[in-house]
Amino acid sequence: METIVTNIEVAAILYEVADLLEIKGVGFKPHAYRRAAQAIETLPESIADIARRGDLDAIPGVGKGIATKIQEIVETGDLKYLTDLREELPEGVQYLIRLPGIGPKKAIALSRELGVRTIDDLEAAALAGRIRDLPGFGEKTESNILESIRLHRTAKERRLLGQILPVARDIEQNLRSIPSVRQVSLAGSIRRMKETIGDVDILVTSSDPREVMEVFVTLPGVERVLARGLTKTSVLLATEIQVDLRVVEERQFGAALQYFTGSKEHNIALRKIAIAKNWRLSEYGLVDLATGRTVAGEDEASVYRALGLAWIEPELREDRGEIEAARAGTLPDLVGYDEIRGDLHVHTRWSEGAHSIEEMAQAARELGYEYIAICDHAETLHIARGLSPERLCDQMREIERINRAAEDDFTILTGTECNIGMDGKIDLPDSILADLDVVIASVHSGFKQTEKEMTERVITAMGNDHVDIIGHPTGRIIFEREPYRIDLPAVFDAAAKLGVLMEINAFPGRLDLSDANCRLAREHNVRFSLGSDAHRRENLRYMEFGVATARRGWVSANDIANTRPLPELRRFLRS
Ligand code: DGT
Ligand code: CA
Ligand code: CA
Ligand code: ZN
Repeated sequence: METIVTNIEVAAILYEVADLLEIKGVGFKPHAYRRAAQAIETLPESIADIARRGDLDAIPGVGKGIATKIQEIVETGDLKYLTDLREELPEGVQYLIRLPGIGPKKAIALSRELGVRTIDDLEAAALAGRIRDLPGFGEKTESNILESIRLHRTAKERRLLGQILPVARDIEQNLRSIPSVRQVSLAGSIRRMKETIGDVDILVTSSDPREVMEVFVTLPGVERVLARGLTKTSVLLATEIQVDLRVVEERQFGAALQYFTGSKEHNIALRKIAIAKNWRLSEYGLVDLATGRTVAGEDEASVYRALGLAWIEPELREDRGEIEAARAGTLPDLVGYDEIRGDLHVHTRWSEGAHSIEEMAQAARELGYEYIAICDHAETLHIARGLSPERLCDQMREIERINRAAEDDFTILTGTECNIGMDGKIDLPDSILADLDVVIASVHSGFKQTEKEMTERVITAMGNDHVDIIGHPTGRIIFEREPYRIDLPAVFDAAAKLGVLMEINAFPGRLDLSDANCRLAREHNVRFSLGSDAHRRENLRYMEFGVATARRGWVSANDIANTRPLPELRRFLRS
């Protein structure tokens, strides 16, 4: 039988090649492999299909050499080049370098000097205090390693919404095409659009559950069947994601969907309301215990209505006040997924992005946007090939030229994602900032400042009246880096007063502000800007996760600058 490798698996192999080449100290090549891996990860089409058509080298970022390697992976599920690389290097280093803060040099030292092969070995060595005495390490590194391991472990158990949602939607689509299937819905945390996902829950109704389960366990990407029955089947995908599929009765679909969407806390609160009426709420329906009659269950809204509540958007179902609001009729009017008119945080090839200004603009048009803001990094961010003031001026002229040549109303806004220095200064001269349409200022270094220093630093930056937006305002990277210490209420108050927007950065690993922080910001009358932080065309689609985060934070379209048409947007930005 032909093995079917998914895009994520192919990308994982290429990432490992890149890591191992980097450990070996090979120049340039790791970058090429990583670019190819990124491209494949975000491809909307199956890499196996593309390989079969012989179209691999048409993928941007994939050259002839890497195309041959991908061909081999697709045909055999493996790559000899990788196997060879693994043998050349001290055992275990490729696992160690996956930890944030451990680079190739440290990994090799740990493997050679201490015989550390796995993350468990590493943890034991750190706990025993054996790492601090290695040359180039020290007590601080040792405690950082323990912290990295802790974060890495949570990452293994949960995945980013942005990684899982496309996979889940694929499965949903496949189930929908089964003839006996009538209704299909995602449920659980993925329907609530939580930032990380434990497992995927899917509900269907069908006249032939046997057929549904048969198709389900043989879907591409399914590696192992964990439990199989006619009402519930669980599988493990090759990517180690668990998917639970339940087939439920048509007349119970609403109750089941409500129950399996959760959250558990939300459900408990609903059940209490039912109990007070001498009813019982379960996945089978809402039942009046006095008469045994089913009060509701066929559709979800009927369940909420019977309990005296307005239907509650899944993103709000966390028992954080939504039930009281549903009873009082004061649920927020959440921003819709189709209400974003443009992307205010886009990178291009001018700094660390993969595509040109025109390519990003074209992709944005295809999403139905009216505008985008090109916000490449400024010079002091060397790792991202930031733009010097001169290059930025060149870029502004180039954008002007492209806008003039365009035959439609789509507008490319000039912009920057500049750095907030340790003292709150912006790394571009005011004269240039004044000429840009959109100025995002972000913290990209010096994360270890005290809360007081960091708060003053960001508020100082907002004091520069060219700054429109604070980018990814807490600096967190999910599973990798905790937010820096900062007094958010103080920052939000200053932002509301000065009219500076807080970014909701939609990149799947950032989602910064987080849902809870959006909610807090909203209470401080802050207004928001949504940006995908796209580094390549396909990333523009990440906007959806930013909207989800805003919705989970009770944010309305009114609170978001880029739900506005361009002339109105300009009024949200500081002159
Ligand atoms: P996850 O998978 O960890 O990201 O989070 P969920 O919310 O998807 O949780 P999961 O998959 O364990 O269960 C799906 C839904 O089923 C959950 O949101 C609510 C419901 N559920 C599961 N277990 C319980 C339970 O013990 N009590 C109640 N009331 N509901 C539950
Ligand atoms: Ca789940
Ligand atoms: Ca589940
Ligand atoms: Zn940034």
